[in-house]
Amino acid sequence: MTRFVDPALSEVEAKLDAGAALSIDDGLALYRTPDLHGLGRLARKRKELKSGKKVFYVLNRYINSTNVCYAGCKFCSFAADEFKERERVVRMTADQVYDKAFETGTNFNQIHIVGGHDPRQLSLDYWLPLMRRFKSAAPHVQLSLFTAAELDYMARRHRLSYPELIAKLKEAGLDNVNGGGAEIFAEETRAKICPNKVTSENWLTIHEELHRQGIASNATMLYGQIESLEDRVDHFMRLRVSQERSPGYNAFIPLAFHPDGNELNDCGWTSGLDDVRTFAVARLMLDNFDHIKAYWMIQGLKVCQVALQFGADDMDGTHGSTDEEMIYHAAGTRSGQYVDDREFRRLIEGAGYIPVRRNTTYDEFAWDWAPEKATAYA
Ligand code: V47
Repeated sequence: MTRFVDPALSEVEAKLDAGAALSIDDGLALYRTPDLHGLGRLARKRKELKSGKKVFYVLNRYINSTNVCYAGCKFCSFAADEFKERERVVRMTADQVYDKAFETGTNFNQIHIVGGHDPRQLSLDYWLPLMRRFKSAAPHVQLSLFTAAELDYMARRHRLSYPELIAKLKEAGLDNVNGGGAEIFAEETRAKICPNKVTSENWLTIHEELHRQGIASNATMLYGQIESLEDRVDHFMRLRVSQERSPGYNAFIPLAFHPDGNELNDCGWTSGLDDVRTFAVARLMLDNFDHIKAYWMIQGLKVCQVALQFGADDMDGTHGSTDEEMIYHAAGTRSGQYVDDREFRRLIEGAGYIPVRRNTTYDEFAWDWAPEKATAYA
């Protein structure tokens, strides 16, 4: 047993040691504890029970293939109106996406692509051939594509059930679905920030069906906007139950709200303390998730390094040196576009951990691994 200033932390530790699920009240007590260092120690201990001294990163490419979007989410600065904001529209052809992915070579293990609800691009005619092309050119590259919001849009547009849509995407090589679109599940808050997006229930149904068909996924939570602490804890509870019902989530990623250029601008930026607290509470509430990701693009490299002492065990991907992430850059991030993997290793070692290169599904690779045959342009 660890010694804590706040008895609530000892109670949580006893429950976790006994394999008991934490309650809403436990989650609120963790968020409100005055013993931030104790919270960090507890989260770190639970992290080390899962992944020991390892902290993961991936060499990847990141592409936003279209910013045309009809969802109208209040927190979004990325979406462009294809008629009123023509100069801002980015709508890549399938060839452009393919070329962009390989323009700096083939030594990466993941392509991460998300985009808007774009009627011209979000269709199976566009994606299935492109996915097959990726898989035959570079079988070592895992496809981490879409969010459940995009899958819901595609299912409705093609009049397919979720299982039917997912079976087609699986057959074309989908390895993982990104965790976005979850926002905040609490319906009253969700109705205010993203009324036209996939419902919370359908978000969970889609991820559970992905898992049943053998496709991995991630989960996120958008925090620091108008949600309450109760909403955050409710979000964790729904994810934990979903993982029990249909296991397959690899990582949870807390997404700190970015206020520039969107309708929720008054909410301002999250604080570093709220960020690290959220990593720690996530680690403890989501005891059945293997990984908590501190994504440098979102909280920034320095906070993400500190997050490694608060239960996080993953820093996500390098992105490519020519990538142009738009969701967070439109909303004010100052994180830059690319991190050299040497920088990841330095930060992880500096935090007292062992850097481990991975792919999307957490197979491990030597830091200097390279694909034997680069076939993308052969
Ligand atoms: O769902 C949009 C978020 C998400 C803002 O799976 C914003 O590894 C903060 O899917 N401030 C999409 N967040 C991104 C996504 C993602 C991100 C990181 C890791 C993974 C993963 C997936 O971006 C959206 C929304 O929650 N977002 N605007 C904003 N202003």
